[in-house]
Amino acid sequence: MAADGGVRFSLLHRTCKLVVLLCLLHITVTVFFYVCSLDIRFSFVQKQLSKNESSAPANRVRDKHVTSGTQPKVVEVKKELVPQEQNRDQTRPPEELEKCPETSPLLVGPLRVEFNSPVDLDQVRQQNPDLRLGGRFRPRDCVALTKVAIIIPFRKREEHLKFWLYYLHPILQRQQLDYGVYVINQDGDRVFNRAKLLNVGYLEALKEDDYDCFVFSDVDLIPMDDRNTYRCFSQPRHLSVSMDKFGFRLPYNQYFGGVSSMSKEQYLKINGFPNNYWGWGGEDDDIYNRLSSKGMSISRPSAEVGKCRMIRHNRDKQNDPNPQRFNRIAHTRDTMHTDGINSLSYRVLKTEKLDLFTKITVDVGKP
Ligand code: UDH
Ligand code: NGS
Repeated sequence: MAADGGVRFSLLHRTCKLVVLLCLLHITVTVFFYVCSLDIRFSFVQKQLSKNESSAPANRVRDKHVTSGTQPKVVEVKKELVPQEQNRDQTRPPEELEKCPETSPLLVGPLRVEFNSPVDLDQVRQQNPDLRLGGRFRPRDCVALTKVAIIIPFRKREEHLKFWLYYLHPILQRQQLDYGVYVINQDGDRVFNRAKLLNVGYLEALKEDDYDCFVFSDVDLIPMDDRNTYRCFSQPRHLSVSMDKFGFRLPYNQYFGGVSSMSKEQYLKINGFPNNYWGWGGEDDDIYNRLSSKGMSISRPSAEVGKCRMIRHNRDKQNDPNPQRFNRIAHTRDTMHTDGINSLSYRVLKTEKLDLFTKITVDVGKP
């Protein structure tokens, strides 16, 4: 009996020893892998930091307050992984970035647009820290699919321009566009010529960058939905399809006024815009005629997405309805090949690269 008990005790003893050994082995393996993973994490942190240092000096300065103290590196890495924080100073080579998606994930949809209180441009500057001189922008997280020049015909509409800048800059940035804003300012007090100013904008913008898309926008029109992307499509695009002043519908099917976009190719196919519509009206109908004569159709957003507000105003001086406009639009097909970008003449008087836009003052002549 005693011998039997002794055998059982020694068996139990050995089993216990084995369990303890196994536990020790388990702890050793766990500690080993933990140490290894620390090592990997540390080298990852180092890599991220060196990337951060070489690509985003502005980031470092801005984040100084979080990089001091006891856990700076982890905080830095976390910040680096937040997409909005990437490539802040836009020095990271574009080849490292992926193309932006077709539909920007930053869009929010319908927007409240009102013109009750005046806009302070300092505030607009502060709200758009990523803009570069001349009103230029490109997304930091991805390479934009297109480079858009936004052309605004202009004379003495400073208050309208402020609203435009206030509303449009954030929208265009959410749309992940690579864009520049060109305000083409007609010098002097002679009759206004909207279409000729747009032609000037096209040429002047191309002197600055290889834009492939052009958005032509009146200064007093603000989109009410950021899904109305200010870019080009396979057909010329009419963007201001649903204006408040027309009860949020098209005034007529061929209407192409307000805001439109065209690729370089589409624009050149129609020899640009007419230069001889002096005063109000008809130039947009002429552009429509040009497009349809070249077999192009008009692409439009839905009435919901294309909603926009116009800033109410009185008729401008030297922009009375042009009595010749009906006669001119009746002959677009005959005149369009000799009147357009190929016959444009103007004189640039001043080019100002401002914080929020590029202002080009031009002498466009007289009728
Ligand atoms: N524009 C100027 N300054 C002018 C004239 C026109 O900047 O003196 C520009 C501006 O971008 C404007 C665009 O050209 O949005 C088209 O101008 P428009 O004023 O001819 O067209 P709109 O449809 O007004 O804005 C038409 C006259 C409205 C009279 C309303 C009376 N209640
Ligand atoms: C048409 C004009 C267009 C103008 C549109 C809307 O009659 O140039 O009205 O004008 N065409 C002619 O006059 C031939 S609006 O109500 O916005 O002032 O864009």
